[in-house]
Amino acid sequence: MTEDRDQLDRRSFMRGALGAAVGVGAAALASRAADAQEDRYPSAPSSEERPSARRPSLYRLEADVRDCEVTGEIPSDLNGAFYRVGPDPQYPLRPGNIPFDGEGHVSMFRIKNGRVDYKSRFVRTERYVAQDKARRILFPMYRNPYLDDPSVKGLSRSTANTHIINHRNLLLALKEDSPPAALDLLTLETIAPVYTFDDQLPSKTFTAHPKVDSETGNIVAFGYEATGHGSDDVAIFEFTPGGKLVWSTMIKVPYVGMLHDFAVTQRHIVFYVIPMTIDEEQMRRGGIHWSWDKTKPTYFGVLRRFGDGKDIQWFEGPTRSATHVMGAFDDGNRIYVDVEMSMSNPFPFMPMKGGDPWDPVAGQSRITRLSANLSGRTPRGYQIETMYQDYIGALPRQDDRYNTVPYRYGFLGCPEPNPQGRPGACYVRFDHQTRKVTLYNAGPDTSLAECCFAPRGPDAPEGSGYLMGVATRNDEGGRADLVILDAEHLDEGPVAVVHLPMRAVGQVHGWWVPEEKLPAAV
Ligand code: V55
Ligand code: FE
Repeated sequence: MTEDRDQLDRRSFMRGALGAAVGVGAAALASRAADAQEDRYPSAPSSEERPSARRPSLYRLEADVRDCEVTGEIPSDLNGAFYRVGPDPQYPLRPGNIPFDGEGHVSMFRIKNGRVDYKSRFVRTERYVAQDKARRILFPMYRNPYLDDPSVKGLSRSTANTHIINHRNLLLALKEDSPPAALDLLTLETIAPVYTFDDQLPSKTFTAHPKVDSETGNIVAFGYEATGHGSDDVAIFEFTPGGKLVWSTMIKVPYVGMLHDFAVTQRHIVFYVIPMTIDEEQMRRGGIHWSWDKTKPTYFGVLRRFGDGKDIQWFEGPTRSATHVMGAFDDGNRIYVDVEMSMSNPFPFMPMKGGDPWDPVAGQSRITRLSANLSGRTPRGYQIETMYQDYIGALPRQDDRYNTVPYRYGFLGCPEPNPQGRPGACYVRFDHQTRKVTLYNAGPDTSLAECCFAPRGPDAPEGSGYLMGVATRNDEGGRADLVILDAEHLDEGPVAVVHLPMRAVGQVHGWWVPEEKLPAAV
């Protein structure tokens, strides 16, 4: 063991970051899927032959832990709830299916007056309830309706497994192929498995990445394949904090691809169309919804907010992938959108059209600034700038109070080996103004889920508050800790670590809801 590594061990021990954890993003999901695959299918060395080696491939534990053990001190100005959601298959995934098809399992760290209670519940989607009743899979393949059991015709296909936000007194669990599911913010009970905003939702689908307007608090969202499976219609719409629909329009995309996220400024909406394209032929053969088509260009599309969508301009660019937006802004003539960009398919489990092998290097993503000139008379290309060449990671975040206005700070999880080539996954803060980078290294044998920022208070300056995320201790059977860092001093290590006694359910995205937005506890 090198001295470095020894030191890291000691430091993380002293910080109370005892033990180890999971990975960040797609790569982590993929390796877990691969592990699970090996355990599940008799073609691989079978688990029956080595029963002691068997690790459960499903999680499914709905948990309640009151007054979690804490090392360090929960800051007195950190009160609210940290919600997470991720796929947790009810039954083993069918061969050929992908980890994105597990049922949504929501967890919550309820933090108040120095105490932390943990709770997790499956979302009782229509799909979950039907499968639970039948005690078997009825929706066997990711976003492929052709294989559904005849008994589920007309039910929502939503797994509600991707992201989670608060709206009015509800927690909305999101999957981009369906309307949200609405949960109780405190009990996590499912209130409405298909929530259509009192019949105002102008789309059959709802993105997993709505934005909260920095001035009005409106929820700005969209739905793709908005008028039905495979349609090239994208609905864009906006609800007030009270739930009133105040704007909606419909546009068409150049081709139907995974439109996972978008960008919103005070004046514009931006879409980025990537060649993760709908593949009907593959679905008819029993496969998933998407394949990566390297022959297709990307399109950066900009339209005016509150308009009729007819002004949309599409800027064509090279084949690339970008699934998540860190932040966006415009300065009159130019619009800028910061994304996690890779040269090719970032998801190892998404099929490559034409049969190329998946390329792990081309699948790595970096924070990249896309921009386009809006004053040109004919749209030409858009510009691509890699902002932090040395940092590879997925699932970028910002201070979410800055969703629709210019922002300075971005956050990212970087899996091991971290940017300094050392052991240990990291959380990184980027200062876009100085391009200075600070980081927290979680140490060896730990993986980090996506991070989430919580402001010190409603009026705190941008980036002043806490960065938190779940650390999986791989050398403790995957036991989980919630790591809480001062977002302005990541390099000082956690101010508090919340210890769970077990593995936590997996996470794609998480969301912070401050105390003042939560209902008073009964
Ligand atoms: C993502 C996750 C999904 C999905 C599509 O990163 C895209 C993104 C967990 O499900 O269905
Ligand atoms: Fe996402």
